[in-house]
Amino acid sequence: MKKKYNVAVVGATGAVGTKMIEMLEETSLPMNQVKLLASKRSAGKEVTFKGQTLVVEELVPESFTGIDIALFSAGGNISKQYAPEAVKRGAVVVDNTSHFRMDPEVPLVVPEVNPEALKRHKGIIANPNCSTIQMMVALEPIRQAYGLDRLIVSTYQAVSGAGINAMEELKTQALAYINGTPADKLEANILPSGGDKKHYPIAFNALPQIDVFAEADYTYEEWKMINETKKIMEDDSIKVVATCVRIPVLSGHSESIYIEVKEEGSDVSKIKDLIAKAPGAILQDDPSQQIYPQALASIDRKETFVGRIRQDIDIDKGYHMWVVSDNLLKGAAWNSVQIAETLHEMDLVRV
Ligand code: NAP
Ligand code: 3JM
Repeated sequence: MKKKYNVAVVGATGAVGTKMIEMLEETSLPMNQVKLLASKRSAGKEVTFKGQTLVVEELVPESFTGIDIALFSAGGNISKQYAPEAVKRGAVVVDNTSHFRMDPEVPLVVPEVNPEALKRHKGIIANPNCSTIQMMVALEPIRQAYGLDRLIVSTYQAVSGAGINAMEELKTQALAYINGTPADKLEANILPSGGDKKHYPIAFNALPQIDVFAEADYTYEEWKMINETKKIMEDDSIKVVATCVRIPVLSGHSESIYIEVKEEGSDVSKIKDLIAKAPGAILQDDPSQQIYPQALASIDRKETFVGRIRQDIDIDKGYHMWVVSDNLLKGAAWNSVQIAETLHEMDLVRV
């Protein structure tokens, strides 16, 4: 086991990359060098890291020479092109994009849920979608205790999931609307999806489209949640369905989740106990005191918050809950750095 790693952050100037740098400042991972990579546009930009000035470099294949761990969050096309270049040069890649997630050769990992999958890595490990990750943290302890027959999730996703430009778009539209610009005159260039034809305002709105539409009129974001859940839980028989909605929140994804467990013997208090003891989860559930998870309070926290746990009115084995987490941390940057820490602990960084 090498003592100290050289770590590269690809997409270091983005919404996720910026948080990756913060997570690397806090990590227990022994590090030698940290290299920040982005496009030509940002080359030369200075970033303070642990009191030192690091200069952002333009991403080229040779950027990975001498790198042991490369954290990617610059979009699927960059991962497609450059992750193999990093692996070729001996790095292990933790990729935040959806590009490799469903590749059977690539482990899809939430460290609290399926760290053992890391043992199968061949150089690339995929970080799941933000909305999937927080749902897995909340549901895995319930699945282990009672099995999961089905789950129905509706998401309330923050704009930071769509990048820095989407955050700016929300702020600009909100100011314009408050200053008198009518809704039909608000300028929209990014949301609901940068890759789609039409754009709608997000300020004071709710958009039931995240990513572009795909099979059976579900969006790709919805398909990501469905397929990734089955892969992480290693169970294709779980019935999963999702409705993903973008709301005018800057950070913190919220989810209303309905589950039906398989086995007999569960009740609300046992489910609450499981969440209270679950790694990475915090139970916030006291209706008498109006205690429940909230997006604003999740910002800059690494945990997943779970509350509003109720039995379904009609279905004995059915439960409802509200699950919230910082999409840029547990949903992206923290989960990636946590994967790197786990790889180190399991001696799986090939150096
Ligand atoms: P963002 O704020 O728009 O940042 C994009 C980053 O990619 C910037 O650092 C940008 O650098 C860099 N980049 C763009 N084109 C590049 C190129 N040709 N070569 C090198 N770097 C390039 O986006 P973000 O929110 O951080 O998300 C980035 C990606 O991470 C997304 O596309 C998505 O695939 C993934 N993501 C995953 C999750 C998750 O749930 N796991 C959550 C959010 C995002 P410049 O400053 O030079 O433009
Ligand atoms: C591209 O909130 C979101 O929009 C989800 C995060 C995201 C992803 C992802 O992680 O699935 C934004 C943009 C992707 C992608 O497909 O890689």
